Amino acid sequence: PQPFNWEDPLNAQSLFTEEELAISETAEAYCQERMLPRVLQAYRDEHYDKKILEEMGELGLLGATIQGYDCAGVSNVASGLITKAVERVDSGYRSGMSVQSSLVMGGIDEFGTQEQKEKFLPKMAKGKLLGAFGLTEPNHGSDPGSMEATAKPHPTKKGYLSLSGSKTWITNSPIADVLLVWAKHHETGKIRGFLVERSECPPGTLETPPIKDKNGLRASLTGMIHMDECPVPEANMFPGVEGLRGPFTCLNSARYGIAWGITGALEDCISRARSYALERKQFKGNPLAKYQLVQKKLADATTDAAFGTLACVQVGRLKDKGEAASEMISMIKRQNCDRALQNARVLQEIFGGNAVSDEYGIGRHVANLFVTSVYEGQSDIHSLILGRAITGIQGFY
Ligand code: TGC
Ligand code: FAD
Repeated sequence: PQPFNWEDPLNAQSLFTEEELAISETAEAYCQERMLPRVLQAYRDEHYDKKILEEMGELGLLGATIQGYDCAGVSNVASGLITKAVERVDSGYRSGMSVQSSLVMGGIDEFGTQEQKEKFLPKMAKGKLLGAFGLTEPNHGSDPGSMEATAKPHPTKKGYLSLSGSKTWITNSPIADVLLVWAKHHETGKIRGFLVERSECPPGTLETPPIKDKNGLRASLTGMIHMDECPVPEANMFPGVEGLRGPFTCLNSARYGIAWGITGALEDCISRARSYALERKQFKGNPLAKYQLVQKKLADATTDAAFGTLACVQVGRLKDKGEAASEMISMIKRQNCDRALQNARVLQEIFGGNAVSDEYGIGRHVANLFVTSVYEGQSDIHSLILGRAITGIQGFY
């Protein structure tokens, strides 16, 4: 029999192609060598270095599953491995990338006109244009179908729509160049997608104030979007898609990415807790790792990380074949986020008082993982999506 490898207990590596392994190695090397040294200070300062997206763009890591437009066109499993490498360092860095790659580039690729694709995708792939995705509003989070933002004919500019309303908790919004905003069209009352270009908005029509002093995800920028009769050319509206299918199609890819990503964050928690448990001695000079209660914590977390990874590979392969139901994505997003948060909280106990110092990194992951279980559909919302699919009865209202 093969020896057991605690870092890859179920030998997920054996399921990857050579190309996927090479992409994973490139991403892991970049993240460990270039991102990791910056994260502690970035987290303390609540700072997001936008150069990170440019560096990722140079390596072909942005919008990686998109074919053409200077994107790499890799498999969904390869893209999952990139996400995992980034989130092994920090969920906030993965967040910045998810919004750019899955939510905005993915939306343009899926629903944009040829002109929109040619205008935005190559620059976004290089990290030269930054994206944000505005769905959540102050009064409508889990229930975005009730949004209040509207798109009406512009009172003075011909060929333009006028967007009004507010979005909140929007990743990247304070620095984004292009904001994919979802709003209800005046004629139909149906939700439509609009590409709002910051450089084209007259003063006072678009404001994107940051949301400061967050408890988690501090290495990612979050803000609001306020639009006051913001003029947007009709040509910047997505044609052909209306209703929640638009934003939720983008969310399918981003939720899939989160399910992968958090396995990276959990593996980093395991690795840190294991090292600490082997070094720290209590009672008769024994390392903490000798104690059965500590071993159980490591066994539980390692099992969940390994199972979570295999589930992601399966859904990724189905996604490549166009056979992944959105409920499968809800299932892995909910399960992996909940298990990662629960395990990270338990592993944090191994550090005793040192868990409170940010130098040990574990508290940062715990705070971040809470956020991952909330955004892109809080876990209970995914329970309801699954419950509806299982029973045929919707339990939302
Ligand atoms: P419902 O009746 O279920 O569906 C309305 C229409 O949408 C379609 N649809 C989907 N299409 C594609 N993929 C999916 N996953 C879809 N889910 C639904 C559906 O077929 C229907 O289409 P049509 O053509 O018949 O109109 O809608 P509902 O209003 O009952 O929805 C309920 C619920 C709970 C499923 C939904 O609202 C939900 O998922 N809420 C969670 C909200 C959420 O996920 N927000 C995310 C905001 S973005 C974000 O958090 C980014 S964080 C990024 C980062 O930093 O990483
Ligand atoms: P609410 O909808 O008010 O829900 C509060 C609680 O009530 C949750 O636990 C929920 O599960 C529960 N609940 C609600 N309805 C029901 C029900 N019917 N049955 C049972 N329980 C229910 N949004 C974007 O559009 N773009 C972004 O880039 C983005 N980035 C984010 C970054 C951060 C750091 C954070 C924290 C959020 C971000 N979000 C973003 C918003 C995120 O998607 C929402 O916070 C999330 O969807 C939950 O909405 P809410 O906060 O309004 O909570």
